[in-house]
Amino acid sequence: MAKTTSTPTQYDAGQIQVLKGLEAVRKRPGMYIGSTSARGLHHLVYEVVDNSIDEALAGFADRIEVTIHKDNSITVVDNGRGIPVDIHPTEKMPGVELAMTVLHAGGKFDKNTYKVSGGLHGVGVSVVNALSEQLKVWIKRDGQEYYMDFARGQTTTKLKTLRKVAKNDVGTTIWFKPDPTVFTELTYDYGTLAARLRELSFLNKGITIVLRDEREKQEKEETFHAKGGLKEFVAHLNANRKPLHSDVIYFETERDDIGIELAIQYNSDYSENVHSFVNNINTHEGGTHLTGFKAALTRVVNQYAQKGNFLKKADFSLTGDDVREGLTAVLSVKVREPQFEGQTKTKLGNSEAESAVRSVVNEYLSAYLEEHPRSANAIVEKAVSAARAREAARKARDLTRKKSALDGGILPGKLADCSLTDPALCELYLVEGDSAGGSAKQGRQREFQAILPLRGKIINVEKARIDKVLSNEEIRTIITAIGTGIKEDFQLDQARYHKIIIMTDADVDGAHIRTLLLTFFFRQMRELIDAGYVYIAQPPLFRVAKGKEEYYAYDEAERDSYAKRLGNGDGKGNVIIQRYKGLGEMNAAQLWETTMNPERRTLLKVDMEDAVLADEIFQMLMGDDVEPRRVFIESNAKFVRNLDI
Ligand code: 0RA
Repeated sequence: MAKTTSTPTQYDAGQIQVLKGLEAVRKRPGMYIGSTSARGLHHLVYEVVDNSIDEALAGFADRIEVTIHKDNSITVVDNGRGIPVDIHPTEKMPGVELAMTVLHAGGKFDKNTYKVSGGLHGVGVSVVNALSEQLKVWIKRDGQEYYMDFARGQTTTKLKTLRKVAKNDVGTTIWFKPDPTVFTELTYDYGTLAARLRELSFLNKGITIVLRDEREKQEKEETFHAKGGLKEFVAHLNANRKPLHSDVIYFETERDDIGIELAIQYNSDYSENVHSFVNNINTHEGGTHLTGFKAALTRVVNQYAQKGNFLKKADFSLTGDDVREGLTAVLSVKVREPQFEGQTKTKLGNSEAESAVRSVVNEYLSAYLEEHPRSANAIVEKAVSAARAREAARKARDLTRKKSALDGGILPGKLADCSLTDPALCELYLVEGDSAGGSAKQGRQREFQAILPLRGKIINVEKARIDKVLSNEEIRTIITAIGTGIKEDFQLDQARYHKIIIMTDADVDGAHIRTLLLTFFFRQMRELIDAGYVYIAQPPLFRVAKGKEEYYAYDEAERDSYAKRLGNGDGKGNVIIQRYKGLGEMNAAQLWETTMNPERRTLLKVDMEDAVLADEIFQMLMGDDVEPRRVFIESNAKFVRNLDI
């Protein structure tokens, strides 16, 4: 990081450090933006937008416009104060140049602003600059418009004045084109950007965010604005569900210097749909703020149930899982110095957040329940019926056998386990059908590959309560084989495999089974996904052969190019093209070679970066409402093979 003093001789040293800093970014981009694939590409936009959000949170901007241009370059415009252009007293360059060329320079010219935003990596806009083939910035402030440009992080045009503008015409415009020598993916996905910008508008009420796409013949534009903040977020999440009470429970307050905003609405589903954020970052792994919220919710609902004699003479109380059945909630806190922990650095560690959220939720929620008896009754009755179902399931289990397979111990008979015992080396294939399961068992490397054939129907966890889910044979087998337990009992370090690979046919039934399994993991073993343990196998779609020569193709384009290579184009050879409808059509050796051999196979890692979107998709694909599902499937039919959730 560049750190210089004001003595002139050190100025050059500072310059060298600047170059070194950005060189480091270009050398190891993944360290700064997570990856150089599609995810990293989208992070560039978030990083720039975050700066504008900060300006809005400081009270100086209320409108942000993002445009995807035809060439997949991006413009972000805001109506804030404009990045400072005056010469920095110690760094000896205009503020804007400092911000664009020095790593983590943000705080250097604006120490007093309360910065809560800042992308997951909080790296600053200089990283975007370093990873852009070109970046241009226009600044309007003090009645002037200024301009600068850069290439791969280096200044190419020094700060210049373009024209006079009205004194009240202020703001920052940043245009950048991601560097094609850095990124493996260069095409922006409208839906991905729209989902995050919509989320940001919910999380920062009152800000207007526009997303425009100039790539299509018909320009696309959407405006995101949520006057009600998280209240609207929860209403949006529940749009296709059946709420148990009409109003969204909502409050926004501050305690111990922590901004706390919460919205809650119960619905008739059995699943729990809770999202938490810290400084606009989705805390997938939860943390202290979420712990505080859950503790308070459990306590307050129990208290109300006790007082209202809802539990009658029952010898049990409501557990956390009970009071969160059918709960949709979004918790957003703003913390000055967040400590992020966990596998993916998305778990809040600050202990003061736990007590602050707990006490605030205790107060607000108990007051709300007192004042809204009808809503309160609906909520408590839901939790009580969840508790009864859970108790009934437990008693039934205890009666039927002393030690249930779910408690660990006996491994299912259908599982062909591997011989190695180090989970980090072991893989579990969940295979659709007995015949493919048989081939997989024959073809596998038994040292580290375990096979579990799935035969019966997998229950739709979106439509069934936990007791029903756990009575499903296939689900029990999967839970036992994996070894972690589920929900509140989940223990990642008990995982018997670090790769759990879903292998289904490349047809509609296969896609259905895969979605059922992913829904199950998402709802019951979310941490398994967060840890990056869940994968989807990619069996080939075609075999292209001529005589002894044969190739496997994973899409149509690949098929055609192999066919051409084998001489299909000149009408000479007898090229055979076989389309695989199911895994069962491959013999053991072929299955190993194409789909299971770690040296040749491609696995899709299931990625939950956008848990909110994933929730929407699962709800849509698996929920009761037919119409949204029909619309989704029709508009996404061509992408379904790559449904990369
Ligand atoms: C620090 C100080 C000031 C503005 C900004 C940062 C700023 C940065 C960005 C990045 C994108 N849009 C932005 N808008 C503002 C203002 C200091 C002052 O005017 O006193």
